[in-house]
Amino acid sequence: MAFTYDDSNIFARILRGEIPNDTVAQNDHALAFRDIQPKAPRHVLVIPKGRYVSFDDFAANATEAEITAFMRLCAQVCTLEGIGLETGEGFRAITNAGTHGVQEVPHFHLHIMGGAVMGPMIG
Ligand code: DGP
Repeated sequence: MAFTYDDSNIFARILRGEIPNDTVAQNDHALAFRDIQPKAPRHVLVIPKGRYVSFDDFAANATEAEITAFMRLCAQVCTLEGIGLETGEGFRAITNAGTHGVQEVPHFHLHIMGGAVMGPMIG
């Protein structure tokens, strides 16, 4: 099945500047901002600036520059939020995809959550 990107999704609107966001950091290819409904004391969403629906779309189709920029921004978020293992107590990074993953926003995003011990993954 082809990946079909919907330009009206809320994160596309954030990237176009139509909706405000609480930016944590960004680079040429990715943006990190606070989740509007945080599930942890630190809850940051990292998104590519390109039009990718999901993790598998991004992993298959993003350029090496986009993938590198995305991963480096994730590392920067961990450092800035004080949750990375260099100085902090750790974090959970998850991505939801499609119906079974219960993905609400159809623009690839990684949730980076920390600041407390996380609960069970499913249940
Ligand atoms: P997911 O189920 O993985 O697609 O999670 C989408 C997340 O996006 C959810 O935790 C809430 C967050 N979210 C939805 N709308 C907005 C918004 O307008 N701004 C911000 N910052 N986060 C949003």
